[in-house]
Amino acid sequence: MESVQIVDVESPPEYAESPNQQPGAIEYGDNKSLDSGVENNLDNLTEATLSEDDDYDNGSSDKENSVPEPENDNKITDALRTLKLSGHVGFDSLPDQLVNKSVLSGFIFNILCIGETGLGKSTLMDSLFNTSFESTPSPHSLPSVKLKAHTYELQENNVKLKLTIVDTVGYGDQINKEDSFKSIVDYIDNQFEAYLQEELKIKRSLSTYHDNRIHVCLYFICPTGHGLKSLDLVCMKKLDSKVNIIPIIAKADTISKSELQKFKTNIMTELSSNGVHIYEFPTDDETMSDVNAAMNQHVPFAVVGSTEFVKVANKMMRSRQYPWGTVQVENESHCDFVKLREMLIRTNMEDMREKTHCKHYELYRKKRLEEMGFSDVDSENKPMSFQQSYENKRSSHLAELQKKEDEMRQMFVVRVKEKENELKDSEKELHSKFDKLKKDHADEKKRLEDAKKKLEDDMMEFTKRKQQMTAMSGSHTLTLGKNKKK
Ligand SMILES: Nc1nc2c(ncn2[C@@H]2O[C@H](COP(=O)(O)OP(=O)(O)OP(=O)(O)O)[C@@H](O)[C@H]2O)c(=O)[nH]1
Ligand SMILES: [Mg+2]
Repeated sequence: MESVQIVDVESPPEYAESPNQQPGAIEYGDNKSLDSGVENNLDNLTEATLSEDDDYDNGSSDKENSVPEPENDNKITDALRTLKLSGHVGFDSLPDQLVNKSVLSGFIFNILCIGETGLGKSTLMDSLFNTSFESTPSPHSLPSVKLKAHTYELQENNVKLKLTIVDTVGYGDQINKEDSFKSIVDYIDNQFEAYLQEELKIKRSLSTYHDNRIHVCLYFICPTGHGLKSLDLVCMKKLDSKVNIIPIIAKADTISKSELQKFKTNIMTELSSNGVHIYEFPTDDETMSDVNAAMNQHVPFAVVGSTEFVKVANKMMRSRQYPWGTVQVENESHCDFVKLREMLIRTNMEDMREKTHCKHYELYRKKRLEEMGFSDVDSENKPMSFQQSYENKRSSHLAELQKKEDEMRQMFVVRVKEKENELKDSEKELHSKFDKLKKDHADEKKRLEDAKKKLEDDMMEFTKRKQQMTAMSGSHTLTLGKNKKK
């Protein structure tokens, strides 16, 4: 790496286009400049395409060259004609155009490091990119796993790379490790979701969008020498359909050579018996198939990282010094660091980017769109366009709404009837109460009137008696007076 420029960006910014980039400006390689004969050649090509009688491909049969007669005007034939150009046209510069365009816009690569606290994640990242990302050690006391992303801008020659390193802070530190993988799964899904939302926008800007989808997950295995922990298996199983996993044995200098081979075999057996699919370096490209196939046999890579340099044969080498000797990080007989760097950065970076987009993101996108109710086929398994799918979804949604509305209306009518009956009952009750009160009142009134009449009668009787008494006492007094005079 010649020059490394690091810009630490805590939260990834919008990915700006290169200031030098001009729309449509394409640099052609020296040997691929457009020559003056292009116009003539284009004319030739047009003629060649139009004229059916000429034999343009001597090596191909008549059947290949002949254009089948269309059965009717609406039917498009699948037949392809292979034509030979009679001169240089220029489209052989397409690969160069592609390279130039990619170099101008820069590359993005996102690494997720999963591993227990203090397992050497940050040291390995420094060693891999031969720089210092200046990370801080994590505490062991976090109640849950947190993911922290840091974005750096690196430049090597004229190639710019936006590298995001995502760290799992506090992984494996909790007593209950059941949910340790959950925040990691959520993080990966959130990046897919953000990309999907950008893709679904009417006015989308994918060319300038800062893609945060994880391209590779380096899973740091504890160098126990035995096998995988259950947390390792559970986490990798949850992630294997979402991200390219490369398992690595951390701090491999702590295991002896013979133990290491057995440890690697144990790990691979455990992974396959639990159905965990890890990333395999592609063997379909002939130029790389041998190397990649050989490297697949070395997984999980046993790596050593270091930030210290020791002078070995007049050269400063990344090493770890011990009382009994020195472990050189880049020495292939000491560890697999060089193999990992070769596979991860120099050979298969683009394949991982592509697999992330074409395999893992595609799976997520399919699942999400199906959840939203979209499908490529109808109920009879016949192909269906996006618009048809949307219209079907819309009509089923409207039908569902209508059904809900009807149900609510019916429920409303039933409730109104219930309330009406309730009101009628309480009205009846009130009426009967009123009647009873009225009757009670009438009875009371009658009773009082009777009492009053009786009282009046008694009063009359009393008055009459009183008068009688008064009259009687008057005549008695008169009789007494007459007797005195005598
Ligand atoms: N023996 C040995 N020690 C290592 C190796 N890599 C890192 N270390 C040491 O392990 C300790 C932790 O290293 P870090 O790189 O900070 O580990 P980490 O996983 O980033 O730690 P956290 O971010 O705190 O979780 C440091 O003292 C490193 O020097 C290695 O390959 N072998
Ligand atoms: Mg760290």
